[in-house]
Amino acid sequence: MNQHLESVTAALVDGGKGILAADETVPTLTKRFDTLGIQSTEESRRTYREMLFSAAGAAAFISGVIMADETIRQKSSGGMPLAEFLLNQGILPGIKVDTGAKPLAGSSGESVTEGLDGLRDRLSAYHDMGARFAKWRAVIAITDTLPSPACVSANAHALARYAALCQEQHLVPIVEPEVLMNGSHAIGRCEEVTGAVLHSVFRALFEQGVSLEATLLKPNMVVAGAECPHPATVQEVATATLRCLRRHAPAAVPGIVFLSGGQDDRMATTHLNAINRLPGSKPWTISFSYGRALQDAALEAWHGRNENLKAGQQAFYHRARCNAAASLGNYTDEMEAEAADAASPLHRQGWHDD
Ligand code: 5MM
Repeated sequence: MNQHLESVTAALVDGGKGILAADETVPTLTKRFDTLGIQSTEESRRTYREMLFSAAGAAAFISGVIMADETIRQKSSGGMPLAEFLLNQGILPGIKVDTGAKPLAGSSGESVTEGLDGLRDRLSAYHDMGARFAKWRAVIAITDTLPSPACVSANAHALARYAALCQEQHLVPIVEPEVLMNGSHAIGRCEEVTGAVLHSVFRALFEQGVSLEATLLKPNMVVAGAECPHPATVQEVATATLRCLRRHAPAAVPGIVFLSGGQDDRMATTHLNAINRLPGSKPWTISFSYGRALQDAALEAWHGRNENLKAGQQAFYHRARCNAAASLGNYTDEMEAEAADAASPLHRQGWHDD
């Protein structure tokens, strides 16, 4: 069983590929649509997801897609379940299985991610729908006094219980402890908190008997708070992030796939590239599992209009290509300058082929 899970894990971090996080819940995607005046309906969300999933050529850079519950139950315009539609292109279907970050009882504004009740049965059902991996996101905020030990340990425990259940149900768990960028803290504080959170998460994974060889870690990069008066340089971010991971992420984990966390899309690519270019040991494949940093430009280009579907796909293809290059340390500014259309096979095709 573990051998199968390990081969799925390896496929997800196959050299030069990363993961598309398209698992926004309906309220989150609706918020993103609202900012562009796009009407959010079951059909408009389906069309948007199909636009991304069918971008010609993107499968060369995207190994897996994380879907939300609504999406994995939807079909392509040609009538094929979207999980099967992805598999047909060589992209592994994944599913977000947490039910969201909820207020942590007794805390001052911290949260704990819920979703363990009934999870075994939900995982089994998602596996039957074609999912091959899953994702659970914990959210940790930084202030002068937070996170509290109670918040860190409750979230680590839940992540580990989730991961153990996933492996039992033949799904590879992506473990996502996100330390938020919000705040004015310096990069050193982010490194300290991220290190403590990772330490707690890996201890919990050990206690719950989770096989690290069949697990992916989806952490934040170590950055200064978004309101910090002294933003860190690219080299500082890369150095602090790699140092933190070397200290706290066991070598048995095959891959580290970063979240973008609200970084500007080009900055998320630049940071990933800089981390991969640093010298010294990197026992894991280091790649991406971006949501906003892969989708923002595509959403903007599409704007909810059918006539823009191809433009949306080109924008997505371009960011996927740049991030895939960054996962190998091969990203350059020139790649941004190259018009996406020049590189994209979409130029020669319709907006999708079912
Ligand atoms: C895609 O956004 C996911 C969150 O959706 P909900 O808030 O609706 O649950 C999120 O878990 C995402 O997968 C990760 O945070 C990575 O996305 P970013 O945008 O940080 O790269």
